Parts: sequence; structure tokens; C-alpha cells
Amino acid sequence: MDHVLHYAPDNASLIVRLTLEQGQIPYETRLVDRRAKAQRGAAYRALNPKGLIPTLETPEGPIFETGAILLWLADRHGELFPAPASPARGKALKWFFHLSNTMHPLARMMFYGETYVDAACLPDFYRRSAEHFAQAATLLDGAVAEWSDPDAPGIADFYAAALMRWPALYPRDADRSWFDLARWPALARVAARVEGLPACRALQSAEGLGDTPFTAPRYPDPPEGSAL
Ligand SMILES: N[C@@H](CCC(=O)N[C@@H](CS)C(=O)NCC(=O)O)C(=O)O
Repeated sequence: MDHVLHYAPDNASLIVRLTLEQGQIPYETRLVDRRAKAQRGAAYRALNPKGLIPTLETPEGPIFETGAILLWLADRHGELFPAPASPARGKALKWFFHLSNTMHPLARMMFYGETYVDAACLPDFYRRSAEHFAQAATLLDGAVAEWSDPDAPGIADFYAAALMRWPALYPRDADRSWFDLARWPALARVAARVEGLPACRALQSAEGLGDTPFTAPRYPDPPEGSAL
């Protein structure tokens, strides 16, 4: 098999799965057992020295970093992102990197705060990271026409939908009352559109994400593995 996705339910790998499904690209999956911390083990690190999920095995070797995997897939399989010669490419790229380089790292700061700061600082760190995340979401929302084509859902839509899911659920013990998808109406429309795709139904059943994984997320009930 040309593409093997190393995944855990409700992890960043879900964005890659959506892309593979939407592009009708054949793939297999390998569960990374997060309960056993398999992402830190030698076998997984041989594929991805960062020890983070996802990794996609390809004919060119393993690729890690969600954004890199998504662009690699889109460049080879078309219709998931404006092509290199398209006049829409530059605008879409700038917001795609806003998703992968600004919003995703801020989400990591919210979810994995204990790896960045001492325990005493955690509530403040979460609050400040969430403020930055909300500002970044507002910018993304206002520029939706530059990165999302309602007639051609693709990797930027999938990335945005995932980033509108996780802050509603994680971390479980944080005060997440600041997060309300209705604050970002354009992002809410993107989330609803992604939810309407057959690719999303495949994701929902593979990872137990429920009926409304992006517009009204619930904690996953996956058939295999665990989200954390
Ligand atoms: N920059 C990385 C971030 C990936 C990431 O944060 N993955 C999380 C799951 S969503 C992970 O592997 N967490 C397990 C850990 O930190 O040990 C990427 O885009 O691939």
C-alpha cells in the first residue's frame, strides 16, 4: 500500500484521514496506542523522530508535520488546494500556514500546557493561549474567501474544522467557556460543510466522532484506540 496513516482517534491525523477520504486516495491505517505512549517508542520514532501523530508513510518515505502531509497529498492528487500555477495559490497558502504555524501551535499550548510551563502558571498560560487562538480565529474567519472555496472543499477547510473542534473538548479540566463556534460564523459554515461530506462520515465511523463532530463536538467513542 502506497499510503499508511499512523493515527490515533481525534488526533491531528484526523485531518489527514479526511484528506485521503476526500481525494479517494487508497490508504491503510496503523493505530498509535496513546495509552501505551507508543508515539514515544523507538519503532514510531524511526518514522517520526518528533514522536508526534500523525505520520504518513509514502513511496518517498515517511512524512510528518500535518501541514506538510496535507500539502504533499494535495500537490499530487489535485482539487484539494489551489495548484502551484493557480492565481488563488498565494492567498490560500498564507492562510494555510496561519492554520498550521499559528493556530495549531496555539492549540498545542492550550492542550499540552504542562509541557511548556510550570503547574502554577498553567491557568494563566491556558487563558493567554486561548486569547491568542481566538484572535487568530477571528482573522481567519474574516478572510474566509481567500482560503475556502465552498464548491471545492479541501485541506484548509479540513484543518480549520479540526481546529474548531478540539478547543470545545480539550483540555477536559479547563474553563472552556470562551469557546463558542458562533463567534466565528464563516468558520461555522466551513465546519458544517465539512460535516456534510461523505469523507467526514468515513472519519466519524472510523474514529467514533459522533453525528456532529465539527459543529457540536462530543468526546469520541472510538472503535479502537484512545484520543489521549
Ligand atoms: N506540529 C505537529 C503537531 C502534532 C501533534 O501535536 N500531535 C499530537 C496529537 S494531536 C501528539 O502527537 N500528541 C502526543 C504527544 O504529544 O505525546 C503536526 O502538525 O504534526
